[in-house]
This record gives sequence, structure tokens and C-alpha cells, in this order.
Amino acid sequence: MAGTKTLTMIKPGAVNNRHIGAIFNMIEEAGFRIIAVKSVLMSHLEAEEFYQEHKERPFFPELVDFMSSGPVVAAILKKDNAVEDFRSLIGNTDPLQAKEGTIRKLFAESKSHNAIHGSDSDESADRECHFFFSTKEYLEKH
Ligand code: FUP
Repeated sequence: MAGTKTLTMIKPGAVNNRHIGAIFNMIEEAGFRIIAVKSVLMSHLEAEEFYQEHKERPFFPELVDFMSSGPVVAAILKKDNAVEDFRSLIGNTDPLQAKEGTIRKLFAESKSHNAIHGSDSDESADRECHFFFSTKEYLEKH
């Protein structure tokens, strides 16, 4: 059975452009419950750890620089079929290819500065939720 949790981050560009409220509004309107939220300025090392699966990719240095360039807003979202439904809501990695009405189509500046993250599997969601939040901050309450 598909899991009920996913991890999102509103990325530094979208935070700086004051899109936090509009993006959270879309997330809630789409039926997700925001069960934990925090603003975090990741260190270079923390951004490297978060994106460890991409460490051999050519875009990795730029990705880590960008993700540690300013605060992100991390949140745990709850809904049936959370991972897949949230990836539909955010759209393709590249905003030029994202469907109309998706968060990335509306708010991404480019493929690398693409406004928002969503976990790509239930296993990633578990790892990423624990990266930002202690179990006290969400599991005990939900
Ligand atoms: P996604 O799952 O849509 O967030 O995309 P990926 O896991 O493939 O990539 C993670 C992040 O790396 C993207 F959000 C942006 C960055 N990236 C690039 O900058 N260039 C690329 O060609 C692919 C990804």
C-alpha cells in the first residue's frame, strides 16, 4: 500500500520571491495536511547529504550551492498516496515541461531553480522526513 507521508522543501528562490504562502495554499487546497513545518538554512555539507544520490551528476555542485544559498521551508505532508499525488501537483523537474497549473509551472525559475522539492518514493520520504524532523516533532502527534 502506498504511504501517506511525503517531504517537501520550498527552495531558496521561491522563499526569496515570497511564494511561501501561495505554495502552501495550493498544497492545502489539493488535500494535503501540513503536519510539520520549519525554516532551515542548510550548510553546504547538509545540502550534500540531502542530495547524496546525485553526487556523481554534473549539476551536483550547482545544486548544493543553490540549496545552501538561503533558507528553505521544509514540511511533512500527509495524504493517501502522498508521494505520487504530490509529484503530480509539483510537475516536471523542468518548468518548461511541467503541466499548466502545477507548482513548478507557476513558480519555478528554471530546471535547477525549480521552486519546490517532493520525495520520489516512500523510502526517500522516510529518510527525508528524518533528515529535517525528529520523531517528537511529528510521529507522536500524528
Ligand atoms: P525531482 O525529483 O523532480 O526534484 O528531480 P531530480 O531528483 O532528478 O533532481 C533533483 C534536483 O536536481 C532538481 F530539483 C534540480 C536539480 N537538477 C538540475 O539542476 N539539473 C538537472 O538536469 C536535473 C536536476
